Amino acid sequence: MVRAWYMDEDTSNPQLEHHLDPAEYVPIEDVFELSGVEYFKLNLETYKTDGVLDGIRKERKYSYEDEITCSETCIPNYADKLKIFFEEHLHTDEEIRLVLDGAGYFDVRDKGDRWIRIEVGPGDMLILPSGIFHRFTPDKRMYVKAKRYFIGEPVWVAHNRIGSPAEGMDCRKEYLKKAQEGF
Ligand code: KMT
Ligand code: NI
Repeated sequence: MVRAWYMDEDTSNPQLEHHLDPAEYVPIEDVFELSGVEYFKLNLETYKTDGVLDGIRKERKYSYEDEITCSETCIPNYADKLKIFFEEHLHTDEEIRLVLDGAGYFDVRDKGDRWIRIEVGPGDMLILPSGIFHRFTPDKRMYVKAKRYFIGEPVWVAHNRIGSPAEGMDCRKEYLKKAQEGF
């Protein structure tokens, strides 16, 4: 089962679990109303033909697809890239990831601005809404392979919370409005 929990504010060793003391788990069913993040479990043995992924892609008009492997051998200057992934940021579009192999943590800010850590492994698919502050790290094994989806031409630009005008962007304002009204 996918696990999620409220995490501490310690940014050292991101690959550790960073539970509160005592641990405070968040049922995955509650993550959507707390943050707008959607979760799907896919069967990796059948996902290419069983219609579940195709249904999501068609309904949400995902026209672009590629694959990313996060590992020392696949990404030049891996340590630097991991620092970029782990900077708190937002995007003007959804961030859609289906994990195929390995494992990692998507940290997402809930509507009260608390970090929820979502642990993802093979078959876990997350859709982060536009305008949500988040970050990513592989777990301590330092390896994750994932599919990425997008509507139209992908825009991977990350707007960091610190040192950029991210807070004032339209997508952020829209996200906050949805959070207030209820996702
Ligand atoms: C991202 O945007 O943070 C990534 O693509 C990280 C790897 S995908 C699990
Ligand atoms: Ni991102």
